[in-house]
Amino acid sequence: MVERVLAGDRLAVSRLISAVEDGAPEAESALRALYRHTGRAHIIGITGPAGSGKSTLTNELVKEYRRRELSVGVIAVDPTSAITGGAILGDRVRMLRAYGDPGVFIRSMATRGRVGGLARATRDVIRVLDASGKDIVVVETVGVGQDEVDIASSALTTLLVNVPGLGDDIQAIKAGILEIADIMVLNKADREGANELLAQLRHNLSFSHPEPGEWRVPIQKTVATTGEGIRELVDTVGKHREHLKSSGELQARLRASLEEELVTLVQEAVGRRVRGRLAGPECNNLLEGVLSRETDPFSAASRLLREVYNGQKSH
Ligand SMILES: Nc1nc2c(ncn2[C@@H]2O[C@H](COP(=O)(O)OP(=O)(O)OP(=O)(O)O)[C@@H](O)[C@H]2O)c(=O)[nH]1
Ligand SMILES: [Mg+2]
Repeated sequence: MVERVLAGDRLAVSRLISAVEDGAPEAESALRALYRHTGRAHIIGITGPAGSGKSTLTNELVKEYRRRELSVGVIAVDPTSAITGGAILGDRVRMLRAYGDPGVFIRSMATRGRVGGLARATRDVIRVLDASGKDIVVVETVGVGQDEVDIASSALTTLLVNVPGLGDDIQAIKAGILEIADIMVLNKADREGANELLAQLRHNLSFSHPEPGEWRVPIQKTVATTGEGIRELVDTVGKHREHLKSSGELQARLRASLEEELVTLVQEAVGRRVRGRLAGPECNNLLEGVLSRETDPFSAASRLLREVYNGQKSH
């Protein structure tokens, strides 16, 4: 499986992604083996309100990257039903497949029943596509919540899509979400209100004062339905990547997200062991002791941790 994924075999890639999504045990061993072949792709996150044109933009980005002879993987994270955005993307998937282009791989992931682990599953799917040799991986997420922020932490360049005609309150330019944007995209620039939105975005961005040498978030106007502004957008993504590399920010970001990942993995591993131990008979006395106020939860936790840790060392 690993050999075939590394060779870019579509069926193997597709099967491994399914295994990752299902949290299957063989997925982890494959991911371990693939890891040293990752880190080559540029990861682009596209986020913004529903219907802002993210899928249409993604489609245009894919076309432009293909023109530049780069291969592309697309992950569409669809939190809603398969009927809305998913179906629209589905059409585009068929369109690109009909084109018979082996340099493009598109996959949609549903969030149903996996809210907590979505960012993790997305990160692992990105790794599979990266290892399979894709030069660019585009991750489309709908909405402006914590999930999007978490998923965006896997992206190296995050595009935040804004469109004219949405009220201030649902505009993605609000509050915290602004901070995850590396590039502001003003899509549907053909629509009424585009100039007002441009002025508003400029105003909002004027509050951040990047130091000399820091990245200044640019605003790129696009009309995804006609492809207008896409070439410039791809150029801007390239500039951002260069900036990340030359400023050292790339290493800093990768390191920070690795630290987060390790904390999570260790938490999960310790949690599993502690739960396993609590389920066994050895812990009856410990639990009873806390319930009867003989001891307290803090001391019990320290003891559990020690027991679990010693157990691990003796194995
Ligand atoms: N006028 C105009 N319409 C656009 C533009 N870009 C996209 N659209 C239209 O907007 C609608 C939504 O486009 P999608 O690409 O599906 O938007 P999305 O953000 O992926 O939608 P969800 O995934 O459902 O959140 C479609 O009817 C597009 O044709 C644009 O630049 N101008
Ligand atoms: Mg979409």
